[in-house]
Amino acid sequence: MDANNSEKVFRALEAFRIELPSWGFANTGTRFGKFIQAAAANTTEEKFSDAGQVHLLTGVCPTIALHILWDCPDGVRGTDDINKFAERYGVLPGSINPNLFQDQEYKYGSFGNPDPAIRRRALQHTRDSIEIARRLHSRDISMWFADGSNYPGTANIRQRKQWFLEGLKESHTQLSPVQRLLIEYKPFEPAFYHTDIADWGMALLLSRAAGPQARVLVDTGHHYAGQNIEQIVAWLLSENMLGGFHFNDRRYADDDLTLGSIDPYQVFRIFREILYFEWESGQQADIAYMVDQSHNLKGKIEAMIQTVTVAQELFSKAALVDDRELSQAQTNCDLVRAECLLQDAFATDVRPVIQEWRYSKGLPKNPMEAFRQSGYLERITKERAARNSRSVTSYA
Ligand code: RM4
Ligand code: MN
Ligand code: MN
Repeated sequence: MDANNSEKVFRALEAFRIELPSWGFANTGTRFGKFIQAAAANTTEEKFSDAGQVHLLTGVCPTIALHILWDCPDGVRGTDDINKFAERYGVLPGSINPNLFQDQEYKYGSFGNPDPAIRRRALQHTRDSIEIARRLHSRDISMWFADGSNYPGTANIRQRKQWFLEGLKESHTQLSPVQRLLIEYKPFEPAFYHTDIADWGMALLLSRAAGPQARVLVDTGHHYAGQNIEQIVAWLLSENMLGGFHFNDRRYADDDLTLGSIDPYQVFRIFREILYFEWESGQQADIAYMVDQSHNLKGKIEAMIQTVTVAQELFSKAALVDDRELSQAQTNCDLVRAECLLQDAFATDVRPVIQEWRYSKGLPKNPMEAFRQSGYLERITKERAARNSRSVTSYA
C-alpha cells in the first residue's frame, strides 16, 4: 500500500471508537435454550472486566453499554459501584439502555400499554435510567421497545403511537443539555403482527416529535432481508438524525452474529456513506458506534475481539475511497469507474497497515493472538465455571 493510503488508514483508525455491550459477555441464548459457557460473565463487575480486556488489547473500546437493571440492580443507588468497576477495569460506562421488555407488567407493552399505570411505570423506569446516566456521565440513553401485538385487531395502533409520542416527549424533558435520546426500531420479534416502532421512518417521526436531542439508532440486524441499510443511513445523515449504530450481522433477522461474518460489503457500504457525508459536509458525523451482539456458540470475548477488528478493517477500507474521484465519476455518470472505486477499496488488504497502527500505539499487532496467549480466559474459566454450571435453562 502506498504512503498516501497508509496515511488514510491511520487517520481513519485514530477517529474510530466502538462501544461494547455488557450483555454480549453474559450467557444469552435462543428462546429454545442457552448453551452455558463456563467463562461467561455473571456480574456487572465481570462484564466490566471482560470489556476491559477487549479494550486493553484493541485500544478502541473505551466504553461499555449498560442495560438497566441487568447491570445496575440497585438502580440509582448503584452508580457508585459502577464507577468503581470503571476505574478498576479501565472502561467507562457508555450508553444506558432502559429495560422495558422483561418484567411481567410489560406483557402488553410499556409506553404503548393500554393500562396508564404501566405506562407510568415504564416512564418512571426511563426517568431513573436517565438519572443513572447523568450520574455516570453517560451521554446516550438508548431506547428499544418490544411493544407491539401478535394478532390483527388486538391493538389500537394510532392510539399507541400517541402514547409513544407522549412517553418519549416526557422522557426528553428529563435529559440534561448534553444527553441524547436514541430511538431504535425493529420490524418484528417479540411482536409478530405489528411492532410500535417498526422501521426508521417511525423512529424518525418519533425522534423529531420527542425533541431536539433525540436521534435514530440503527441496529444493522433490525431490517428485512435485502433492505438497503446504507440508503437509510444516508437519509438519516442528510436529516441530521442519525444518532448511532448497534452493529452485528445477520442472515435472516435479528441474529446478532459477529460483524461482517455474513455480509462484510454491507458494513463497508454503510461506513462509505458516513465517510462520504463527512467529506462533503466537512464535519465529523456525531455518531455512536456500538456493538449489539449475543454469542451463543463462539467464546464471548473472542467474538467481541473479532467484531472490533473486523469493524476497524471495514472502516479503513471505506476510508481508502477517493471521495473527490467518486464524486466526479458520479457527476459524469461513469458508473463503472464509480463502482470500481468501491470495489478496489473493499478488495484492498488493510490488515498490515492496521498492525502498524497498533504497533505505533503500543498495542498487540494481533489482539486475538494476544488474548489467546494472555491466560485471561483460563483464569476466568476457573473462577466462573462452578457458578455457570449451576445455571439451568429450558424452553418449556
Ligand atoms: C433487542 C435490541 C436492543 C437490545 C436487546 C437486548 O433486539 O437490539 O438494542 O438491547 O435486543
Ligand atoms: Mn439493538
Ligand atoms: Mn436486536
